Amino acid sequence: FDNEDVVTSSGSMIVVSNRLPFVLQRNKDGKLIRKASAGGLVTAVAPVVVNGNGLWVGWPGIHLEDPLEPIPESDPNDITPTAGLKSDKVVSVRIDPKIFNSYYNGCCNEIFWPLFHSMPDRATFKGEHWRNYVIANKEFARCTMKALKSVVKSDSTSASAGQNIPLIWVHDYHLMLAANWIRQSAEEEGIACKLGFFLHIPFPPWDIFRLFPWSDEILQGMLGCDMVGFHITDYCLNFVDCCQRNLGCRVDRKNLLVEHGGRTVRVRPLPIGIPFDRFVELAEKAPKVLSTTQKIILGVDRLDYTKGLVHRLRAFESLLEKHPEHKENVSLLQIAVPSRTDVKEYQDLKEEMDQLVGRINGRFTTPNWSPIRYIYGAVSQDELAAFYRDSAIGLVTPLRDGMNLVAKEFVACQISTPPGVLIVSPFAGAGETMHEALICNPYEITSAAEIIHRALTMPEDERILRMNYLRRREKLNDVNYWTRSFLSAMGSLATQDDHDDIG
Ligand code: ADQ
Repeated sequence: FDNEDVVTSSGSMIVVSNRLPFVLQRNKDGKLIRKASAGGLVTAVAPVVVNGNGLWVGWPGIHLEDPLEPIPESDPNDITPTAGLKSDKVVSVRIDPKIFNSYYNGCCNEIFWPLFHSMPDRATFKGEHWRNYVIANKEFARCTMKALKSVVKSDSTSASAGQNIPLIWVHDYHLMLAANWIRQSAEEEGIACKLGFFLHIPFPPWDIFRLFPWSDEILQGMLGCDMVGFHITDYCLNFVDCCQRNLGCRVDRKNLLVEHGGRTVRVRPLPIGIPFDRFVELAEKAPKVLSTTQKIILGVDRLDYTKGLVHRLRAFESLLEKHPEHKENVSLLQIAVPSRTDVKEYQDLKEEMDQLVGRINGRFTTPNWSPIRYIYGAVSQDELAAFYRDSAIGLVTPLRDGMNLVAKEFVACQISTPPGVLIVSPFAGAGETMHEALICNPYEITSAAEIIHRALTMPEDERILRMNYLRRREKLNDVNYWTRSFLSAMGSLATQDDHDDIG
């Protein structure tokens, strides 16, 4: 299955996300150009938008001074799924740069990111950032209404007019208030629409969530939807719990329902997947890039304090102390892609990592071997697939993570026999769903070292058995399946019969 053939059974789909599925940049002549995004989510969702004549609402990645400057069409050589998204199918949200900075870096990255990852001490609750978050969400809601009206107008001229109810899909913690305003405006204008939301990060327990001074508003914003999706059931239950305890809503925990404002909102676990077949293909084609006889333990992460990188390096150091037989036979390859580099927490983490890598390498390096190879930068998809394929261990040990796609990409690329071993943290959504991985609590440094040792010495037949199960599950539950699950949860997935009718 891919989503080339998927259409919604009702009206067109409007996706609303902080970022558009491509970024705009200026070339050296000052001309705007599109830079395609190759992420799995975009690959799975864009065809559904394009096929159904839908729209995408988001910020274009650049502050445009002239509000009338047109969005360029895609490059003719662009073969990514967003190439089919014509510029009149894109609503580019423009927000004053100062307000945007406070909304995005201040509220989203400095408050919601740590809070929702249950790290409240890292959050700074500034009223100014919250006020700008409100302003930005109102602007996204206004732009979505514009998109909704244009979809309704074009649908009303199509053959199946009358049965078309547009489906609006709002993404992530940047836009937790927008849905309710979209619902209210649509009701005022007499436009029917379905609203769904998906949160890509964890939803925290009530005791953490209620630390946020404006937590009621967040819940009310999300409850503007017909369906709210999270990666795993735990996050759904946390959300339901918060609705009951903050707002006094009547809830049904078993069926994951919340009553609010005379409506019943459905809450659903929808664990995201990856474009599995694409990663297999990349792994089959990618040339060998690791020229080494040593076993490689691989870490791939954005450089983010939630990913547990410091704990991971300490666990690796403990492995070399406790099991010196691995010296000169094993290396840790850590790839850390720079992220949010203008936020102080992230600058501090970079410094701490540089020092720790230096200290551990200084302590153990021999003339023929360095224990840690540390790449601070993004790597290409081909290179990444080769790393995943040729590593003996995938080490995915976040302190907290909504899902974690790296764990899934690693198993997809493990095409050699015998395969390697996946180690995953129980505090990632992936730890809840990838049952055959070795589970490792990143906070317990010495036992984490023992788990790495166990993986390094695991018999071949056990590795094969575990990896086969892991790969089978991820192939079935890939990102296209996730998109269809969302449509199905919204009651908007066309059956094959509907599809044939639509032609
Ligand atoms: P992220 O926090 O960004 O996503 P993750 O799910 O691991 O985390 O996805 C990272 C992506 O970036 C992967 O596809 C990976 O291949 C890529 N990547 C990482 N480091 C890279 C590097 N150095 N070079 C090139 N590519 C690199 C958020 C949530 C997650 C959730 C996803 C999707 O925090 O929990 O799984 O959204 O819902």
